[in-house]
Order: sequence, then structure tokens, then C-alpha cells
Amino acid sequence: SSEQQPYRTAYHFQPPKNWMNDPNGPMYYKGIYHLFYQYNPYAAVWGNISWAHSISYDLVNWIHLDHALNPEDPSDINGCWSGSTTLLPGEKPVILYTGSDTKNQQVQNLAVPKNLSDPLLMEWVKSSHNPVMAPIDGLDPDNFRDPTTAWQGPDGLWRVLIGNQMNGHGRALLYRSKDFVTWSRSMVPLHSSNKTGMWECPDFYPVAIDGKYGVETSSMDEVTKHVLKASFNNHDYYILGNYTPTTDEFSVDTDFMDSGSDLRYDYGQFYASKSFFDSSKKRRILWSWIQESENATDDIKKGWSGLQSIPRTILLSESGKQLIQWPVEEIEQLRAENVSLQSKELKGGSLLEVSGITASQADIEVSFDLSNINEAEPELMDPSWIDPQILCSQKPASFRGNVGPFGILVLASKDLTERTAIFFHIFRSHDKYVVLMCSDKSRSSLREGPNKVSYGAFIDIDPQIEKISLRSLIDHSIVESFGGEGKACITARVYPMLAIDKQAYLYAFNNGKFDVTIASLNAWSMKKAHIASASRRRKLH
Ligand code: DQQ
Repeated sequence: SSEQQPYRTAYHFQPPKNWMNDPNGPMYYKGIYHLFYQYNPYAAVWGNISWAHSISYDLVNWIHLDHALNPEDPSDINGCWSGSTTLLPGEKPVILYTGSDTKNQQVQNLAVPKNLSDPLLMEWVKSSHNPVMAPIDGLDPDNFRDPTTAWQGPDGLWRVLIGNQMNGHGRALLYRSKDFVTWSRSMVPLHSSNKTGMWECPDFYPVAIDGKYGVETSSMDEVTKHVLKASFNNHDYYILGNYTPTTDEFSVDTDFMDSGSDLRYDYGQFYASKSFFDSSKKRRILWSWIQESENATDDIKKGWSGLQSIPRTILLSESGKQLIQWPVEEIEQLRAENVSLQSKELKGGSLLEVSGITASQADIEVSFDLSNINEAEPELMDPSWIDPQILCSQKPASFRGNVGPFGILVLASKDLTERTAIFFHIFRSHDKYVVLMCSDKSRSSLREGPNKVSYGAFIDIDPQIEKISLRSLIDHSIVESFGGEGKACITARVYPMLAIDKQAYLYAFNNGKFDVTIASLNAWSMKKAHIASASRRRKLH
């Protein structure tokens, strides 16, 4: 019951129990979405890693199938780790994944569907040629993993990236193949950095310039930029650049850990993500592992660990300098009761309860108008010298600023002893305004155990001409927030003790000295998604 399991979610993807981490090989195939994921069938901690497999017709409701890959062969006996799918011409999906072999070395393996006419792709056969890539020629066998979706160059060869570390630095190795079985490594990595360590789960794909649609991974379209994502330091960082398929050169606009640019998919809890091209709706969709923020002993007690994010569409922003993310539209089918407010003034220092929905399971959209913007604290010198996360913890939701903090309090107890704040704070920097977005979980729970660090990001918008908007998806122990229409995303895991189920409340607040206006607010109760096991259904028949 939800009394014993207050932190299980209603519309985020979860297996019935045990440990889940990275999303693997998401794809759309013959009318069905497939999601594979890193899974421990035996416990709520990492280990015995298999590829669990679930399918969906709408990215909202899911059916769990039998595992696609189990660690039972010499080339993966110590784990079937992360990897990707590629759709070969003629709609033939293949999996490339990392195996931890009998010597605990990381190798890359190939698997293909047993029966292509089964749209569920229930059974997968590992190639007799495995491993198809081994850590030879001086590669570190402990840091050689996570193949990307492959793309095909103008010479017809397939290319794939493998995450790697050399002399302590992260890099994306490039391999080429004619047949997916024989791979040769390019002498030059696609990209590397001496400012980071190991790159896990790289991702590499085109995004359209000035486009509303996603782009297929092998597209040679000229009006694209390429995104390179790498997972390190507990975050998913990305850079943008121009990729030349004839030479496999990737010239970057910005680089990882450059001062003044810190592009992350999400500034909260979000790791080892993976994207895929959805040919049915011509969009690129991003999945990510959302880890717990409490101790392993708590995970063992509750019997599970890990969520997947709500899948997000990815587009390039109009400026071409960053990505825009938004929850897939299908999630809106779960919206139920709605409350709506228009042009509501939020006086400095005020609080407004938003009632009439299930605040523990909700979708909230709010936008603010600022008429007192010129009163913003002239505090920031240069935002590229300031860590927004630190600023958010120095000036939490309870801070009395000028224009902000204002925003929403979610998963709040009636007496407000527990609340998670998602808010904005405007600063002046020379002749410009800087918009800070925070997700403050310092007061999210009376419990001592959970991590309560605050997250923050600057949003690249001009508050003089644009409204400040926020969308938050609330689901019992997760708050996924999208600021500035998807320019800055922050996901937080929270574990309230009082603010659970019907005891959770929603507020709008303004702790600044100056008034702000809620231009509009729409909040919906969210229905539960159907996420069930095929095997249980089979037993019922
Ligand atoms: N998780 C997998 C690895 C990957 C890591 C193992 C990232 O393949 O590098 O479960 O979370």
C-alpha cells in the first residue's frame, strides 16, 4: 500500500522491485516503444546486472517483459552493462552493449533479435563473435564501455563511440565497421578532454537548426549541429559542435568545463541518459536514470532503487547555444482535475494555497510577470564566475530578496514544516538581468537521512520581455522541473515524512520584497500510469 511505500511513483517508469540504473537501447520499432535498463534481479543494490526489457505504445503505460540479456556467457558473465540499439536498414535492430567478462575486463558485445517478425522482440541472441571489441592496444580494460547508437557515414561504414579514459582523462573512442562484427578503432578519438575523468554513456546525435523536429542519428543533413553528451561528476554534460562525416571531425562551439559555459541536461539528479530518434513522431527523445537520494539501507528497506525520468523531447534552442527539453506530450493524457488562476498578484512576502488537486501526484504550469524588475538586487558581477548551485543554497526559499525568491512550494505539509521549493530570483548584472532558478530541498523532509542539497541553474532569458515560466511534474518522491520553457531542467528526489499522499499541499509563494504577478497557473492531478508485468497477466489467463 502507499502507506508503506510513500515514495513509489504513480507515473514514472519503475520495475516492481529491486535495483534499476541506466536506460539502455531505447527505440521505436514497428509501432512499439522499447526500453531496456540496467537491472539487478536479486536485490535493491547494484549487481548481477542484466538488461531488463519493457514495452509501451505511448511512452506512458508499460508492460514488463522477460530480460533481453542476462550475464551468463564468458564475455558478459560479470554483467551486461550499458549500451544502445541501432536500427539497420530493413528495420533490423541490433544491440551493442558492454560485457564484464570472466576476467572483469570490459568488452563490447553484439546481440540480435531471435525472431524479427515478433514486434515485441522478446528474445535476443548473442553473437558467436563476441566480444566484437576488446580492450587491446593499451586501452584500459576498466574504462572501456557504453557503446552509442551507431550512425552510417557517406562511405557506408557504421561508426560507434565508446566511453574511455586515458591518463585520467575522458574521451570518446571512434570505431568503424562494415558489418557490426568486425570493428576497427580510429587512431583519433572523436573528442577528448583533459578537464574531466572517465566519460560514461556517451551519446552523439544531430539536432536541427531552426527546426521543430528531431533528426535521425545517421542523418547527413547540413542544417544540423551535433550534440556530444558524456556522463561524469554525477551529471550529464553536453557540448555542441559541427560534425563532418567525411573526415569524422567534430569541431566544438564550447567545450566541457569551459568557464562561462556549463551545459547540462539537468542541474539536479539525472545521470547516464540516452536519446533515440522516434520515427513515428519525428522527434528525439531522452531517457535518464534518476537515482535515489537516500541511503542504500533505505533502498533495501523499501525494496527498490532508481527511477527513469519522464521521457523528454530534445530540440536546439533558437539561439543555437543550448538544448531545449520538454516532457513528451503523451504524459498529458494523465491529467485529471484542473485548477487554474489568471493575473493573480502575489504580494511581497505572501503565500497562496493552490487547492483542488492531488498535490502529491501533479503536473503544474505557472508563469510570472515582473513589473518591478528594476528593483532586482544589483548583486551579481558576472554570472560565469558564480556557481548557481551555491547561490541557491546561500539564498534559499526563505531568504528575503527584492525580486524573488518567488515560485511554488510542492510536497508541502499543511504546517509547512516540510516543503520543496522551486523558485526564481532575479539579479541585476550591469545593464542586464540574470534569472536564477533553484530547486531547494533543504526543508523537504523531517527525516535526517536523505540528501537535501539545493540545485540551481541560470536561465538564458530576458525577464524584461519574457515571462518567467515553470513546469513541475510531481510524483511522490520526485520533482522534475522545467524552467524557461525547457531551457533549464532540475530534477530532485525528496522523501517527505508528513507531506505524503493526501497530506501533501501545493502553494505559490513570493518571498521577495516586491510584488510579482502570476500571469497564469494551471495545475492538474495526475492519474496513475499502467505499468505491469506480462508474466502476471499470463498467469491470469
Ligand atoms: N552504469 C553501467 C556502466 C555505465 C554506468 C553499469 C553508468 O556501463 O558506465 O551498470 O551509470
